[in-house]
Formats: sequence, structure tokens, C-alpha cells
Amino acid sequence: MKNNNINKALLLTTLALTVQVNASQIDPNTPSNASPDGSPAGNWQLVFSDEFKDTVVDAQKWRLPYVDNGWDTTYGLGWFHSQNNISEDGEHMVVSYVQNGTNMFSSGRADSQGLFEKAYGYFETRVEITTVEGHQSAFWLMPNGGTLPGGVANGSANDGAEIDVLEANRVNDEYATNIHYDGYGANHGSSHAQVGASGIHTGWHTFGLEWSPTALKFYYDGILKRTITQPYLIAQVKEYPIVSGGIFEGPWVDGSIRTATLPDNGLYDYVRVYHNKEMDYGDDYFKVVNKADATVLTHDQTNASDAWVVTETGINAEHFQLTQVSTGNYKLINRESGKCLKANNSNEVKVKPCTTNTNQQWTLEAAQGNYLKLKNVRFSGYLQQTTAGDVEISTASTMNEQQWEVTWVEKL
Ligand SMILES: [Ca+2]
Ligand SMILES: [Ca+2]
Ligand SMILES: [Ca+2]
Repeated sequence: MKNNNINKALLLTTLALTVQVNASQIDPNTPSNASPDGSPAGNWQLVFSDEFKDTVVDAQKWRLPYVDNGWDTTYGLGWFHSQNNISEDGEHMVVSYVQNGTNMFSSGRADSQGLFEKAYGYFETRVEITTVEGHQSAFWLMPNGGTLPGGVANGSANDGAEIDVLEANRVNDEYATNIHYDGYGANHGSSHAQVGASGIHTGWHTFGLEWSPTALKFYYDGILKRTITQPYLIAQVKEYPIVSGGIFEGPWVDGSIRTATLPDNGLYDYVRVYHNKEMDYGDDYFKVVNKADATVLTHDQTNASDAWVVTETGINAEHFQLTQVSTGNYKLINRESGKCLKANNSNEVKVKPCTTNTNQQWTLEAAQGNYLKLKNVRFSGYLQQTTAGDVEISTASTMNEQQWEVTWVEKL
């Protein structure tokens, strides 16, 4: 399997494999040439952005949950997240910090849980942080669907982690990065590091997380500040971004909210998330989507002739592994049936138990844009969709029915 991963990395450097995007979650105000401030190696596809260019919080991107952060018995202070503490001013998302009563404070939180969630890529925000005086600006990730990080106490963040990209907790030129996993109780694990951040208390700064299956890299103004490579600290599931303000008495944040000048604000200029089209996704699954009408290559197991059609829907039936069997030659293995795409002859396509025969092997040729052509090794014809919604092999010249977009399937 290791060799497959290495070979797939070679494939991905020459053929960009995209991820599906919800167009309503990309802000048209984001510059078309936007890319991660850290300029890390990769072929970056914008998949989520908000430039906060109006005065309305976009409900297709953000929810504004009420969160009761509890009563701190040590310091006699309580605080909560309220939607009243999130707004937009035409250029920024504004997170405010206010006092609501004796020893009671509130701040804001916006997160994309249930709206946008992604594994891997580059998560970035540009922030003018709030004054650090018992309160802080934060940008962080949490795992899909959960309120506790890494729900299973297994000594690992693989099943999800709280990934803190920014907690501006010090009056010095530094901030906190952190990984929390296996819940917040007796099994809680974490990996905390303060990182230097020259000038953080003045003006605007970018905070980025480059996340791959094998590393977490934290950037400040495009400068790499921290790298995590220990496998047990790297989440391998989808997570969602969170913009929030925190209020703490005690050692975590310098100063005291009781003496802070309130209300105070932290400003967020944008949040952008990118997919890396060249990332090695190992043995993950792909969808193969036809250019002519966006139908999806599918294994229809109800078809008695065991043929491939593009009409059936079904999550696993639409997923394929691309396994390299020799240089440039790939098998397409269906996730649901475990069987392989095969050219039965110079015209007919079927699905059959996987063998080493070259009629089950395909080369991938770059076509227009992100599209590829799949050429059968034995018969030298191309996979194409027919008007009947079936697939066949053809030696005819380029047409949309012969072009396919191979898109990475997000971690489930
Ligand atoms: Ca808005
Ligand atoms: Ca865990
Ligand atoms: Ca902005």
C-alpha cells in the first residue's frame, strides 16, 4: 500500500484532482488569485471564503450559537457566547466583548458546523486582534458533528481534535497554538506551544493552518511557526472553522477582564479555506464525473449484465480507488462492490472481479481544464458516456462525453 501512495503522489503532481465546492460558500469578493499567505507548495483550490463585505452574517456559511461557557468558581465570573456579539461592519466580522452585569460577560462566536466542513487543506484568517486583558481573539477548528474533540478516548487525535490556530492570550509578541483530543475530561490530551509573533498587537496579521494527512503547520504572516508530525496529533476527519472571542480570568490570558475597557472588539478581515489539488490522499476514494452532463460513473450491481452505468445513485457505488498497478496504469476499484472497471472488448465496458489483465488497466490523460481521459491499456480506446446513460469504449476523437473530472471524496 505504501508504494501505491508514493505512486499516487506522482500522479497528483501532474494531474490536479479537485474537490467538489458549494459555490454559495465562495465569496465573489475574494481575489481570483488568492492563495495561502504562507505560499506552501501545492495547487490550491479555494473552497470556502468570506470577505465580510456587507453588514449581514451569511447564514449559508456561519451559525451563531449561544454557548454558556459557565461560571468560574475560582474567580467568581461567568461568560457566554451570544449572537449579539457578532456583527459585520461592511469590511470585517466584528467580535465584541461586553459586560452584561455584575461579574457577567459575553463575547461572540461564529462557526460553520453543519454548513462547511473539510479535512486537510489550508485554513486562513486575517485578524486585528482585540486588546489582551482577560480576553482574547481566537481562530480554531472542531471535528465534524461533535462538540467534544476526538470522541473516542484512544490516545489519538485521529478521530478529531480541537485545533487552535490562534489564541492571542499574551501581552507579549506571542500567541498560543494547541491540539486538544480525547474529550476535555479525564482522558484529555493536548499539545500546546506559544509561538513568537512580532507586532501581533498592532494592525492586521494572517494566521494559517496547513493541514495534510501527515503534518500540521502553523503560519503567522506567512511565516512557518510550528510543525506537528506526530501521527497521534493529526486529525483525519472533517472539521469546521470557528471565529470567536474568549474571556478568561487566571493564568491562561494575561490581565483581567474586570479592568479591561469594554466594550472591546476583535476584527476579522476574511476567512478563506483552500483544498490542495496535489495532496497525496493515500487510499482515499474519488468520484469520476462526466463533462457532458455531470453524471457520475457508478457501479450498478442491480444490472444483470454487471455493466457500468452512470444513472444509479448511491454514495459507495459512486466511489472508486485509483490503484496504480504499473507506471501510469491504474485500476478503478469500486468502493461498494470491490470490483474493477474492465473493457470487455474494443467497445463494451463491464465490471468484473479484479485481475491482473491489462483490459482492467487505464491510463489517465490530461484533457481540458481539470478533466481527464481514461484510456484502456489493452484496447487503446477511451471510456465515454453514451446517450443512453451507459458507458462504452471508443477510439473517436475528443468530446465532452469522453472527458471526466476525477474529484477527491471528502473524508466521511
Ligand atoms: Ca456578510
Ligand atoms: Ca481520540
Ligand atoms: Ca474584509
